[in-house]
Amino acid sequence: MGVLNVTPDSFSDGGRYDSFAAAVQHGTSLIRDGAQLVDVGGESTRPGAARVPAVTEIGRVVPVIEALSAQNVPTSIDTTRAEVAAAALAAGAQVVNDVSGGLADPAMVKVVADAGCPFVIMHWRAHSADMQSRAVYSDVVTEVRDELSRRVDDALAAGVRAERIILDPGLGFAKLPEHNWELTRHLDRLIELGFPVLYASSRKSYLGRLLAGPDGEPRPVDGREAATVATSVLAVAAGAWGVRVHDVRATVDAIAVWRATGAPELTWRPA
Ligand code: PMM
Repeated sequence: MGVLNVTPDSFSDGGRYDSFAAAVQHGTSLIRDGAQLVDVGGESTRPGAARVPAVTEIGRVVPVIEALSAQNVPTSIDTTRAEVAAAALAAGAQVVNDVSGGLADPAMVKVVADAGCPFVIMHWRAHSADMQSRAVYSDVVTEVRDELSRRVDDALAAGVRAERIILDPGLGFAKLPEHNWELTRHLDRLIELGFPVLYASSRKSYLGRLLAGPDGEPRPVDGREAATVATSVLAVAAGAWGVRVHDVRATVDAIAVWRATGAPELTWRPA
């Protein structure tokens, strides 16, 4: 999954693809680089980010999804709003990627059930403005697993089919660096739930913290690529179904190396 943020303020690529032409061009280049799905988002979820109105979000993502769909580029819509998901699906998006797993908007699961599309359920506790105050766990792996299971139950109750569900631990969302590493170490415990697992570490701040210089300053976003590739390949080798990254080519190359050692091919199949 290649990341396409059509926002002025996302943490790593905000402002780069917020014009229509730049966004469409970047979406097609992600596919050329080997992405199987382009994840289009119109609202930044970086810690502390303010919300934008739904109409703004729709105005950012719908024209881009329409243009990419016209070029047969498969897209997912990265949103927590049912209204935005519905507009994106009507414009040609094939997957709903909800970082709140249906928690932020109770109407989301119905939209997904009616569309019959794949649904990425990410672990989430609160909107960006106050999510880091919710990063309190006694056993992060068990709690994330249990909270995700409740989101799965809600989706199933609304009519989402089990084979359409994908789980995501939500790295960096109400998580401290140690929580992200603990979830990475125990990815098998999420995979055990029986759903495909998406791992999305790309350029996140816990990688910057890991790579901090002698002055203790986190490594800036543009220096986190090798760590992104390493975590993504380790996740795939541990059984993740997919990875969500900004620099698709580097990760695809690394997965090709891993596959050359005898590992199976990874293919995203639209349901
Ligand atoms: N992270 C971001 C946005 N969308 N979706 C899923 N499924 N998982 C994530 O971890 C996730 C996401 C924030 O990162 P970005 O600003 O680089 O898009």
